Amino acid sequence: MVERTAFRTCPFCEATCGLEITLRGADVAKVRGDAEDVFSRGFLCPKGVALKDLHEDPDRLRTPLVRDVDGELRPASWEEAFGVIAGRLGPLVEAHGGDAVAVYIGNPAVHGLAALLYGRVLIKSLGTRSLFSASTVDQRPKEISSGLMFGAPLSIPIPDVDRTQHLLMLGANPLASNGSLLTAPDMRGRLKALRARGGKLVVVDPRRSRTAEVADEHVPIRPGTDALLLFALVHVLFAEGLTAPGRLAELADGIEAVEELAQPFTPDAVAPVCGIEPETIRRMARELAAADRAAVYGRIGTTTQEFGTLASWLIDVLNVLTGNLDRPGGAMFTRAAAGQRNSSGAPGQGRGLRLGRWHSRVRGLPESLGELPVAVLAEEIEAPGEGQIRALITLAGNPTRSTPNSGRIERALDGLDLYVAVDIYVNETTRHADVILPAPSPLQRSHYDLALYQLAVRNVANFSPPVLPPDPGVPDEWVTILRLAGVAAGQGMLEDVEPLDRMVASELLRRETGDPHSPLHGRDIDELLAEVEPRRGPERLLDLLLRAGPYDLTLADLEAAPHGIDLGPLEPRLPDALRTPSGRIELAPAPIVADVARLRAALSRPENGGLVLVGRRQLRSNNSWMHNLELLVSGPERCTLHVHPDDAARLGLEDGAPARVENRAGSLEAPVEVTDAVMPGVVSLPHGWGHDAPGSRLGVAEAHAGVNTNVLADEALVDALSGNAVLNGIPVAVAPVPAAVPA
Ligand SMILES: Nc1nc2c(c(=O)[nH]1)N[C@H]1C(S)=C(S)[C@@H](COP(=O)(O)OP(=O)(O)OC[C@H]3O[C@@H](n4cnc5c(=O)[nH]c(N)nc54)[C@H](O)[C@@H]3O)O[C@H]1N2
Ligand SMILES: Nc1nc2c(c(=O)[nH]1)N[C@H]1C(S)=C(S)[C@@H](COP(=O)(O)OP(=O)(O)OC[C@H]3O[C@@H](n4cnc5c(=O)[nH]c(N)nc54)[C@H](O)[C@@H]3O)O[C@H]1N2
Ligand code: SF4
Ligand SMILES: [Mo]
Repeated sequence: MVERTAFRTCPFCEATCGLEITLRGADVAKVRGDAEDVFSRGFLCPKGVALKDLHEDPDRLRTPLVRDVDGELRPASWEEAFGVIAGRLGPLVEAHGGDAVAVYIGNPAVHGLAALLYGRVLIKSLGTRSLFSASTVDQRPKEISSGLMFGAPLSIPIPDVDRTQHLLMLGANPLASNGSLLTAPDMRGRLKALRARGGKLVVVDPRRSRTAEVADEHVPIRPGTDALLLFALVHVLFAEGLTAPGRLAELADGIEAVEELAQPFTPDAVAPVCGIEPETIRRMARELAAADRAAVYGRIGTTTQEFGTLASWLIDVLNVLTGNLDRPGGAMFTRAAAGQRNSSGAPGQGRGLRLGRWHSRVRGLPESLGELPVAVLAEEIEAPGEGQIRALITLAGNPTRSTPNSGRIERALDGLDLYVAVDIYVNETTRHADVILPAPSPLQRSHYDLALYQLAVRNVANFSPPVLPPDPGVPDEWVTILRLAGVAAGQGMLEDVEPLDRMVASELLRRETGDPHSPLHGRDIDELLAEVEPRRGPERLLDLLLRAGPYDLTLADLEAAPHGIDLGPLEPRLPDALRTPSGRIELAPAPIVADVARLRAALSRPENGGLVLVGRRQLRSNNSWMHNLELLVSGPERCTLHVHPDDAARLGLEDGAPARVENRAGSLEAPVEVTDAVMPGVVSLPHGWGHDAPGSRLGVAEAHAGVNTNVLADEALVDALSGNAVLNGIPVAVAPVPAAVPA
């Protein structure tokens, strides 16, 4: 059979590696790294290779499932599936209002065009404020600090890894995660190059992670205390006259306020809480200040914790005070080819970020970016009364494994009147659904990383057309989302989504043609639509977004460049990239300043001798959903509890033997792995496991079930400002499981 080669960006993590896919007819023969990809240059990880396995996975859904009268999920036609939804959703909204329908959008939604471009249409049709996403178990604190400081939530400074001479990294392990809020394929190679040119890598992490192992210095820290450490670094910069903001002083408001706020956070005051010597903290500050070009970068370990927003803010305060923000080798703003908020509209000024425009009904947690924290989802389903959530739509989400107190979420799901999942598996969450609508294989969809290219370490753009044609009768994911929107709007199942899709495209163009700063300003909408004929769906929208973007590109340009287009290294973008109402960098935004008192209180917290739990990512996992691929789960069991030898000895825990881990939220049993990679007082479990739930259809994953760490994450513990769940630094008790007494 004839072989052909196709090129496609890997959709699984944030690194956006180029893949070279060899096909024989409709069969995938091989997946390799695309050596000519302008960004990844052949790099890939085992998950990229597993694209073939995902494509072929017999458990991956190819047809809708509908729950029948016996309570079984059985195959159904698309008409039937949408019929069931239409028959139940309409009356429900009629009786209880739009807010009774919640939407939860999961992580894979960010790695595809369908939900990014059409999710909003669905939400608008539902007219619901009950919107949740994986972002509030992830990066919401960083989005809030960036939104307040720079005016847009995705205006996140990216460490210029390829040119920096000093990288201070906190709570990130890119050698396992391949980078996050830092799109940079081959971080191992990039960090190696940093050290080879005489630069220094410092990793702050309670664990000696794979990244800490290759660093010049590993600074173990007590979980949840990064904001204290960072404030102490700020304190030292001021106390020793080491601040050097340079031209940023002209652009920023609030430098004096920050100095004032940092007063109590002396190295001596934070040291016992962080578990780091005061002299180490002083040296870290001095080295950061002395470096030619330095960047401070934090990830999951700094956001999914009690002081996530403060830590996220302080990271960029340090980037400003050292003069490293917005300069090569520092922390810079990417200039994406399409869809970037901080390069549309008037340069240098904008509406900024508003928080808490509404609050959750039961606990009163604030809205941010139009969403409520997912930590309140269970209680909002359970608590009766006006505004109670009675129906749920999940778009590429697995909240019963990924969100806090997932035991409670599981129970809550059974109380829903209607649950519709757009998903590719019957897994721990979707097994509760009344209807599951599958998305096609990634190989049957086009791809462009609209979100991730806004966070990349170089300016790049790469579009992949579908590698294989769709299966007959199976709609693309964007069509399914638009049809759901049609049903929500009471129009029944749309046979033809084009009128609605055209409306979406026209809406986009109305904004662009009306914006005096857009390259499309003043153009005729119909004429522009005609120019992108015969494109439809995400490809039409992407083509329009590229035309409205800063590089004068069209989709045809990207189609002509299957290995991507390199748009160059990051360049200084301030003050133009700012979208704050003041047109300045807000170094001391009011909501953040108000939260500092909470951190001050943590200074005098009594030393807690108990154990705390943190997570860890593993190269061959992707949150909760790639464990059904043999290639990624083979080998020794990975879902183990890491325990320091001192703690193991003290608690009587043995390597390989099971331990019970428990706290207020729940309890589980996991095999112990004794290792000095974790610091004393800290235990670690990876998340995304626990695949033995009855009713899920994951043949391979069930045989490598592991345990679900999020039964231990307490939904009551959130970062106050963002409502983001605390998933790291969770107090737990650990004890050996007594051996069963033989009968
Ligand atoms: N304890 C702990 N918990 C964590 C974390 C942690 O570090 N520790 N990390 C958090 C983070 S950062 C995140 S992002 C969240 C993730 O939270 P979620 O997004 O809720 O969980 P995922 O495991 O990514 O599940 C993705 C779902 O999408 C489905 N899916 C995969 N591909 C597609 C597709 O193309 N289309 C559709 N429609 N569905 C698809 C999968 O089958 C699965 O059901 O987890 C969070 N939870
Ligand atoms: N292989 C793989 N890659 C992935 C994913 C995956 O599941 N598997 N998930 C993707 C997603 S959704 C995301 S958001 C990214 C996340 O990307 P990263 O943030 O790089 O992911 P982690 O490997 O979880 O790294 C977090 C580190 O924080 C440490 N940590 C825990 N608590 C604290 C603390 O209080 N302070 C400090 N300083 N450190 C702490 C942990 O020990 C861990 O080493 O990865 C993405 N890439
Ligand atoms: S590093 Fe990420 S993008 Fe690259 S091959 Fe692996 S999963 Fe795919
Ligand atoms: Mo994430």
